[in-house]
Amino acid sequence: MADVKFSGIYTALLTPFDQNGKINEKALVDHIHQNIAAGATGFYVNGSTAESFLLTEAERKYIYELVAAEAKGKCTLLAQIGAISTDQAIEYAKLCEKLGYDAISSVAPFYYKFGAEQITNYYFDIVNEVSLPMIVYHIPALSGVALGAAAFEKFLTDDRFAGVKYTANDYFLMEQIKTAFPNKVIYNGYDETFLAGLSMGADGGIGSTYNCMVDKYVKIKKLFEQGKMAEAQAVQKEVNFIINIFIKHGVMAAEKEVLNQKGLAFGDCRRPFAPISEEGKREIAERVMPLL
Ligand code: MN9
Repeated sequence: MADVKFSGIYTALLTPFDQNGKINEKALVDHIHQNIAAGATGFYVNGSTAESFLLTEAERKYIYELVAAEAKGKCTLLAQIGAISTDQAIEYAKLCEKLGYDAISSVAPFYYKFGAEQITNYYFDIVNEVSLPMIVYHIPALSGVALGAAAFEKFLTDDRFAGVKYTANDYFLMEQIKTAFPNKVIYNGYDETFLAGLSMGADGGIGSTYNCMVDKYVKIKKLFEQGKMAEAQAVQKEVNFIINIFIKHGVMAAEKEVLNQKGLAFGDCRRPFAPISEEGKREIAERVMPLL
């Protein structure tokens, strides 16, 4: 399990905004170095957590460049290059190839309810244009696209597909994919069920709450691999106490607030996301910060 390529713990990077709503370069750079020091295997860049679909094209490119400049060679870099348009996704993929990313990943094209064949073509059109391995980003709750066993089989029988970022609660399907393709990397996507994912075959995780507590996920994975299930469950419970508070106040807004309180100036999420409430700030100060 542990020797599957790209396995590990990847932080899905948040995007910090300053008071004028611009990307805060210094906050992102400081955070990247602190997160590597805290145990991250690498980063998932411009994913859902990064508010990717609220960023301009120029901002997205700037983030790919900035993260590569700071972290390339220090950790593994996965670039989420998905877009509704195949051409746009290919443009991001080519940029990331040039910048030295280790792999690309893409959400399925969304909004227009493309059919199975169009979605398959989208992925193959991308891998035909770049030489980086592709990690399929499965997140049906947000994309509205529920890839099934047949789609995964089509992708994973092709050498150019490295694996799946699996953000769904159907752990039977996850296990079926891993059993059919043991050499492909499967990432658990919902942080609150990380340990469940490991037990069903995930090789690691990619998560947004890793921005705040990556060390705890490193610990869960290590305990799981050592067969110390009760201890692993105890850490997962600790994590879930925190995630529950995040969900109450808006997950990304709450994660940014944790980093704000750590002195990293991540600001608020971009509209139409609402800024975190005063009660949210207080609850994070009193109930979350002492646990980190
Ligand atoms: O992909 C993340 N999903 C989203 C991973 O951001 C939509 C997760 O890390 C969740 O934010 C987390 C909290 O529900 O599990």
